[in-house]
Amino acid sequence: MLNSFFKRKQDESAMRDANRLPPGQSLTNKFPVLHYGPVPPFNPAAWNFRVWGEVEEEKSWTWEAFNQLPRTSLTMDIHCVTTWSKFDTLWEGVSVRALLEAGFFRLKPAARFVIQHAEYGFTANLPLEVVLAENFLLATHFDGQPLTPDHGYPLRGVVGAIPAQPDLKTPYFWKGAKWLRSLEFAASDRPGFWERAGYHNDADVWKEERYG
Ligand SMILES: Nc1nc2c(c(=O)[nH]1)N[C@H]1C(S)=C(S)[C@@H](COP(=O)(O)O)O[C@H]1N2
Ligand SMILES: [Mo]
Repeated sequence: MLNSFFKRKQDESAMRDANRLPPGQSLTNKFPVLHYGPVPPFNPAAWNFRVWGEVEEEKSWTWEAFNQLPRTSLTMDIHCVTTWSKFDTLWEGVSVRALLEAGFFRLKPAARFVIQHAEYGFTANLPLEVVLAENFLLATHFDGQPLTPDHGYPLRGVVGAIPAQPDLKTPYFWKGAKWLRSLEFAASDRPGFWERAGYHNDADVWKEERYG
């Protein structure tokens, strides 16, 4: 117990020295669960995932079709606004940029922001360039396993830091919606659920943009 405390503090110092610990954060080896409201049920026969808004043509995938899309693995450090950081987390799923590059859908020139829409009306907003960057993924798996219901099964947005690419903009982890059902591409920005509740719209972990 005491040993694991000192081990954690040692690991935390190492991350700080490597410039991987943002201001005001501490290292956790757990994976806390945080969300508003209940965990929604998943019915694979009724589920779909849609892209809409400033797109040339709306697209929708069933769960079966979604699982046929090209897949990407990604290792990132994730930083929660409640001050925990978890390092080298492994995610697997679908990259929005890869979908666009492979022509699965096309954006209209007006698209500049992305609103993630999740079950029960939850939303999270990000600039388009963040969603198209390498550190944003539509994730189905964490650490080699399907997401657990608490962490967003079957699909969630995830965003974090890639240590080798320090120039990528890194928002806090709340900018990834669990139980994701659609991406709305928008010409103008609209605050999401937590942003309306007082969280910072940009949420840059290095600038410690926690509250608006
Ligand atoms: N659908 C939904 N997604 C959500 C939230 C939520 O309330 N509902 N909360 C966000 C917040 S505040 C955080 S910190 C992360 C937590 O993800 P985790 O429970 O997997 O750690 O989910 C984000 N995604
Ligand atoms: Mo959060």
